[in-house]
Amino acid sequence: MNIKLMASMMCADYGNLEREVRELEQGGIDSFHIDIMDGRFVPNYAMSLNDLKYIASATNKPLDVHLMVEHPNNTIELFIRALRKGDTVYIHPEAEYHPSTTLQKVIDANMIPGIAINPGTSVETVLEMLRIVRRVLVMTVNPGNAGQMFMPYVGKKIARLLELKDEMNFELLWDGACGADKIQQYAPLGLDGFVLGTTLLFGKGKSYRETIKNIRELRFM
Ligand code: S6P
Ligand code: MG
Repeated sequence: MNIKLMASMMCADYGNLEREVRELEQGGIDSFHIDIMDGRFVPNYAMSLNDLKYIASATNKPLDVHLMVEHPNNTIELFIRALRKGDTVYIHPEAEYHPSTTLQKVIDANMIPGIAINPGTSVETVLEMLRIVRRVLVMTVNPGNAGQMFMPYVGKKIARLLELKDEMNFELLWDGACGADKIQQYAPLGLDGFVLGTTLLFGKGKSYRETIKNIRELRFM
């Protein structure tokens, strides 16, 4: 099964970021997930523009930028300038008055437009945007922190998004508390990729290569 595995770089060791990027790349990660926060849309500051620029300079793999900022329309050009064609930018629709304007800037820059859907946000409120985006990041934890618990009620929304994804032509990706059990359960149902953080990839006392190999060899239910 060809699933995308994305490393949540806010969970990486910042004392050794160059080595982290190299070992993840050599271990077979598909892309680097960059969580940008502003301390307003979410009550945290994780990564910022300079972290993104460094990682962009250290790898040729795609970047997957998750903007958890208020009014991304005001600063989206900064991120677009730091990215390459084919990289993905997710915004949170709740964070902007006219999210489709912001998404259009991503499309015009030949990048992949995405939205992130919070646990408490219903599919119905973002339905029209599903026609514009190519990727949907379904949040299975509240945004802002790594290391949280999976929210089981999101399962119903995932089922709804799986029904819509072919008709509306988007990929569905999982963000938050992703364990091997979730990949085993949801990859066969049609999830296209998973963001890997502290639950499965980082701080486990195993090499990234070994963990990623184990995931690729999972038997699906
Ligand atoms: C949360 C962020 C996520 C986390 C990821 C961490 O605001 O968007 O990308 O970094 O969920 O994974 P884990 O396994 O620690 O929950
Ligand atoms: Mg994220």
